[in-house]
Amino acid sequence: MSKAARFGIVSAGIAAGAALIAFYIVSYLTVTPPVVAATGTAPQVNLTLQTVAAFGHPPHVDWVSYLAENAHGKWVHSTVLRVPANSTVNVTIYQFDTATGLRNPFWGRPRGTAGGTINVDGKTLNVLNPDLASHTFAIPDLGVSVPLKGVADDAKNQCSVAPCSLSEAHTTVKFSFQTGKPGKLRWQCFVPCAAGFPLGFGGPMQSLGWMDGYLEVVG
Ligand SMILES: [Cu+2]
Repeated sequence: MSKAARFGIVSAGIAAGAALIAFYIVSYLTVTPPVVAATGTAPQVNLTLQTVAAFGHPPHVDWVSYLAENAHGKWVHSTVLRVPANSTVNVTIYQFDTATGLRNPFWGRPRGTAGGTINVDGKTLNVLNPDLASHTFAIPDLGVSVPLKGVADDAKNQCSVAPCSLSEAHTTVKFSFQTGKPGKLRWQCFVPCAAGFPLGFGGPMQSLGWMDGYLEVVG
């Protein structure tokens, strides 16, 4: 192969790599999921979420994800949540995914919730067996961390396309936490739930709108 041909191939490779990086950065900066506001009035509001094993739609049919319910009862593919400052947020999470398990059993204990507890399918718990966790809902800045119990692997009628309906296999997790001053906080899942990615932490686990989100605390 001539020097010119080799140079051409290498240049094309570098250009393709640069284009991919540019695409990644531009989509990271421009793709912003819609804001879903909590319902009710401060200082008592409600937030309803669901987790799904597979979104079931483009652009990532098989990615695990959170969804949020808006004031009209419609499920929105978003993790950008708006809540009032200095309020109690009553959270309900319908969990449709099966368990992955926690790498660190520390996360099996709910933290930062009212009473230090969570309610799972009607039962109040102060710890969840780490092997049963499917996802976590954590807001590090508020010290909130909640493990979400997964659906049994052999459960009948499992959901495969979002939004899932309550007639499909799920667990229901309820808890409350307190917001403080206004600010934009990060929240995320800490379970390595991204199947098919290195260590389970790529793809949806590092993407806004899937397993990462913002909590917009407004005054
Ligand atoms: Cu997760």
